[in-house]
Amino acid sequence: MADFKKSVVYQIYPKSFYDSNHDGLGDLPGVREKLDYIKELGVDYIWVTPFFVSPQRDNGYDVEDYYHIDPRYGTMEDFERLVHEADKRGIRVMLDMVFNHTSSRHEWFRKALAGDEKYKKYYFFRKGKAQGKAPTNWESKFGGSAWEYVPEMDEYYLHLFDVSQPDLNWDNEEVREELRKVIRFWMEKGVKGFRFDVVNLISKRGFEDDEEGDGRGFYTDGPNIHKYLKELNAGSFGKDAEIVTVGEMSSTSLENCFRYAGEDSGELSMVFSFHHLKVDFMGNEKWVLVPADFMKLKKILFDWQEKMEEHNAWNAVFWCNHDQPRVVSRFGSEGKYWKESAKMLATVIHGMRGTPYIYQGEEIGMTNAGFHDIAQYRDVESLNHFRILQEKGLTEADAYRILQVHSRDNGRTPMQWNTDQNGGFTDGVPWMEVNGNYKDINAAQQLRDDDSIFHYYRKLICLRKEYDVIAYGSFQALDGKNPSVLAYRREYEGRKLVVVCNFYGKEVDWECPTGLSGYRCLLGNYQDGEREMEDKIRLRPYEAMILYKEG
Ligand code: TEU
Repeated sequence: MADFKKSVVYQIYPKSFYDSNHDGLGDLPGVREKLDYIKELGVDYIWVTPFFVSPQRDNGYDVEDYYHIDPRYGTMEDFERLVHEADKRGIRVMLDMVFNHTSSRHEWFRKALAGDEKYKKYYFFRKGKAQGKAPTNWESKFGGSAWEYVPEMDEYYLHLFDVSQPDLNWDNEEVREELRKVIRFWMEKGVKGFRFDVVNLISKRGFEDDEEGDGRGFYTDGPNIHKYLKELNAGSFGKDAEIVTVGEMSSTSLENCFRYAGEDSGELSMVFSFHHLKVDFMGNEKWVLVPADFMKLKKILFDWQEKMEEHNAWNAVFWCNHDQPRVVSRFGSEGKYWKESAKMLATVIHGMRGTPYIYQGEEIGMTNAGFHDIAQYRDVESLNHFRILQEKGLTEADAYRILQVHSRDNGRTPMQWNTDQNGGFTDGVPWMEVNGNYKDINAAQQLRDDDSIFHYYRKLICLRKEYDVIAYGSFQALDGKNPSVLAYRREYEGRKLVVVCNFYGKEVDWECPTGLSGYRCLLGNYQDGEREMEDKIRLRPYEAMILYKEG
């Protein structure tokens, strides 16, 4: 059995990772060239986001062919070499399976559009409600209606994401078998992990107008979802106990996640949930400026920690991915306490019960893009919403302010390797601009500096390997009502761990409700020697500590 509880995953967005052939786009040989860097960090898995043949409307989350590699990223031989070279370093490869939808250029969809009845049943085609009216009022996650009209057919097809991403009909057994086949194909190539994109949206509840919301109630955690996941498991990855799986669960509930990631439920190893990353939204509305609500953040994190444990289910724990702004800009500070706050945020995640995920660049404290011109943006979601916000009456300046905070492109600027041109990402013209701060924030500098954010992440990963209490311990929230400190306690076979983090740039006194006598500090983000632990401690700005006691 793969011990995913002791593992850490590093997420690679290949397009922005490292360009080996000067075309301005990162690629698979580029990932291979950087394996020693990843090995130095100490992670167990690399999750590589989609590099299959795709028109790239959504950077590869629009798959045209699940069995072939997009030439922009390399060849099958490059992929096999990557798996082999990673394996030599004790790193396993996790692939990203986008099974809720395909690209509209996928052969299945083209056949459907050509009128082939078999393939029409692979998707959701429906008649309009009335002349010129879509079958339901559901909204696409990227803006506008979730239905697209096809005049030649006088029918609409469903796309929860971009119009070029038609939803697959999982109620059709043939579709389910096609997708199991895809997994088996990649298992043969030595793939040892799978991340399933928005996989809790695959079972639709029926097609009616949503009187209350944007439609998500009709397709989120739908009626057959657990059955379909069990079936996928049994018919593909479940045959290999070494394989680790993670489902991306959009707007999900704890109750469903107990089952998705329950130890004995035969579905997935773990889940990504996103409620903690909506604390700077207004409800579900992302395209607004609202200060992050710390109390809410804490409550959500603690609830998921406690309840998932109660039900013997497993979380993926994370702040960042390719859809999220950079965490140091979001919940930390880009200013004087940039380094301290980045390390503090890392501590919160890496001390928790769950498998930590690190997104490329997070380990060096990369910040938001700071783009101020729409020509710098690439993401379809940002481009759409920039227009929609202005249609709603916001000024261009206000629309920019919102994009600068929430755009997914904030997390997608190229990896900052060194002080060379384009941060060493490419010597061609980068597909997206590199963040202007690469001379100050880059991997080369941080590898040399023992006190860097990179080395702090490396130490956190070492601790998880060394101390079973981090991987297997129980979780208990501490001082839940404290308005500036996030603290919790872990316990395993008599060993205790207290993680305490000051979330703000001001000093604060903190008293540990369960006492701290006998504890020693395993790791902290301020450089000072042994510090005597008393029950009451003064935390410096953004200070974080991992305290440990045996017996
Ligand atoms: O993301 C799903 C998803 O729900 C987010 O894109 C989210 O809706 C968005 O950020 C809302 O603001 C997955 C992938 O991670 C993402 O990159 C894809 O674009 C999406 O699915 C479609 O495949």
